[in-house]
Amino acid sequence: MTSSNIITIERFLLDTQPDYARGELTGILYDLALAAKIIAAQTRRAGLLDILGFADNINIQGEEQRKLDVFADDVIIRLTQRSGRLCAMVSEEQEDWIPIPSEYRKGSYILVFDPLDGSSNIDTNISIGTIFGIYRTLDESQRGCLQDCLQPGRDLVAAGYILYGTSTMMVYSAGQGVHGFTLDPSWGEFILSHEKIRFPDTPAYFSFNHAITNRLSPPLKAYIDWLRNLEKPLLTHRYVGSMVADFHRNLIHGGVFGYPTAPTKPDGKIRLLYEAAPLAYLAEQAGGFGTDGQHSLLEIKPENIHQRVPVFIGNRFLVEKAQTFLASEE
Ligand code: FBP
Repeated sequence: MTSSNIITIERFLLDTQPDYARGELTGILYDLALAAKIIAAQTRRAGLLDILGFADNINIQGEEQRKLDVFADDVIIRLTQRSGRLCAMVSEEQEDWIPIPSEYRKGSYILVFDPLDGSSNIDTNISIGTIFGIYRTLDESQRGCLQDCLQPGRDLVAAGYILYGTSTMMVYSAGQGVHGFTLDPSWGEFILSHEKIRFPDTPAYFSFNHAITNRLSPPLKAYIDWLRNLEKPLLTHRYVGSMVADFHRNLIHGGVFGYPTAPTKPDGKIRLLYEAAPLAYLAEQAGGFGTDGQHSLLEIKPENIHQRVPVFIGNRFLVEKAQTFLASEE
């Protein structure tokens, strides 16, 4: 055991919640930790269970849903909707925003999430993740509405991800830095393993899908060439194809992840509300930054719940350089 103290995520959440808190936000984060354990138990045994492959259904993104996408989505919705802490949800796998059924008490918060990020890697045992963001309702007297779900990332009160990798980790921020917890499968507990995570000043990686870089605009190609030819620091290229895993590596060792616009993806691929904004929130809490190439990802107010945006996220100076190259396009 590396950490001298054994601090469970429950203990940490209770110890760090502000004095005025009613415990609702703490409760949502704890529910997500439980959902993570349930999903991790499936991912770890995926090859042995009938949980790999497609679910014979096309989701709102036009993508074939995978069985594990549907499982994870179902676990998160069924586990959190009856808590009395939420008034609305948004999931990558659901076409519309999700109201809280009238038989359940409503709460003050909105949960937005990508139940399984990196779906294309599920069947090949490569790290995948869950991404989430939490907002406060715009009107406590109402039972939640679409407008509650279309808030800019700047208004997030907490965000995080779960990484189903060599170990299962939950990394989150509620505005007081970024903290990581590793699941001890033998105890069934998330234990504090990475407190106050910050991007290291000297980055080590850049992460882009090189299959599309030849089709990018000249300023974008110039930016990626700049990254490739940087000497101080000398960067290495790594790309898993699961944004959570690429983001996590770059958070720990420093770097930049990008999914820009491309001829086949004029708005990019990554979804603003439940993928880009939560990770940009974490990036800023860890001393980094996230942009669509022009604006901070946290300043963009979503027009619809499944809106896509170009993404550059990681060490601030590497990300701001993307803005400089793209400004030359104007
Ligand atoms: P999903 O949430 O549908 O998995 O999509 C997002 C994603 O898988 C990211 O995790 C990843 O960075 C990107 O798409 C990979 O896209 P590509 O295969 O085009 O490089």
